[in-house]
Amino acid sequence: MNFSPRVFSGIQPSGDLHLGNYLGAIRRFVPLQHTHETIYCVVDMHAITVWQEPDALRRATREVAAAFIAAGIDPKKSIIFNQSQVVQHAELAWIFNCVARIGWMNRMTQFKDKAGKNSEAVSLGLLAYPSLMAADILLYKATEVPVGDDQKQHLELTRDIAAKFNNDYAKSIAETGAANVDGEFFPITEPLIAGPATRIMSLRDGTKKMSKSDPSDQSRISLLDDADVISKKIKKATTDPAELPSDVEGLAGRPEADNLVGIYAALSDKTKAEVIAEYGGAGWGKFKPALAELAVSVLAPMNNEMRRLLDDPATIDAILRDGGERAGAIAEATMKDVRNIVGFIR
Ligand code: AQP
Repeated sequence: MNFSPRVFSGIQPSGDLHLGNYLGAIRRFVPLQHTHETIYCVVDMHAITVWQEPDALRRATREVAAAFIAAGIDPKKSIIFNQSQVVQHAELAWIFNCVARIGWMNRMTQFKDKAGKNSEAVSLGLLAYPSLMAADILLYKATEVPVGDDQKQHLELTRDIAAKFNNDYAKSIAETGAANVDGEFFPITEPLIAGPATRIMSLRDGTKKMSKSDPSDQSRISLLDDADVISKKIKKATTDPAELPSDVEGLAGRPEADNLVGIYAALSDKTKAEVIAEYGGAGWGKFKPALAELAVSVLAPMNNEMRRLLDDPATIDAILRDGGERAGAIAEATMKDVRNIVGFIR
């Protein structure tokens, strides 16, 4: 392997960003910019796999960009852009549609969850979503992708697509001289899924993922919620009646308690064991106010900064455009080789 370390990750502008997106993804993007080349994308082309009102899509795209910056991602250090500005994403996704197999797509649990019983009526894009995601990552030959646990299966598919492309086109890759020392053109990307908050659960039901598309606003903490709303949502969160256990093992079989302790741990950069060492035996009357105070102390400054940035959409758009140009240069270099490898004449 001789691919230079590069991180890519994306967030869909498909609704209100929530605490799960922040703890599972955005917060973890920030330190990586000090150790890696980092590319963070607002994946607007993914968002339209389900219907988006055009004005709402524009607003949500700027919101995700504002959240990146407010969380501490420096647009000079990292590349921040929206996917549709770099047309090569769609171009590579088409090639990957021809590399990937329909059976692979049909096995994706996110497709099954989102399509439900209605799989004949959802968009073709929703089925092909993981192929576009593979293109997002491999266009930049990203070696690592920080994501929440729900994206693990899609990352495995990205690895399968990269391996099949490397294998199907091995002869052409060798002839065009674009291979690494192992004869690979695309890296076999590693997912970065770690920490106490890889899957934040709904505040109403500890067995369901916190999600933008949950119809209950009470199920999630939105990154644009103010301090009062954050506090109320945490205090009203569904829990069992028992006090917190005296060790981490005691959280097993208690999804709501496990979730709230995980949120506390992630927000305070501690392990669940450290949180339990402090709060073991405490009742909800003590733990929930402590969690609410912590959540507000972390999220309120970010919320203020997001609002400030959103007051100036022209500046956000300029940052996205600049990021799009920098990303586009890398993407075009990859696509020049890909077109050649596949046999397209230019
Ligand atoms: N509940 C979660 N806990 C931890 N990480 C999460 N992520 C999403 N939900 C949680 C991570 O956030 C990143 C961006 O996700 P996305 O917006 O691209 O897509 P998603 O996973 O489909 O997000 P949502 O919020 O659940 O949206 P809907 O409701 O539209 O499906 C990813 O890294 C994801 O792992």
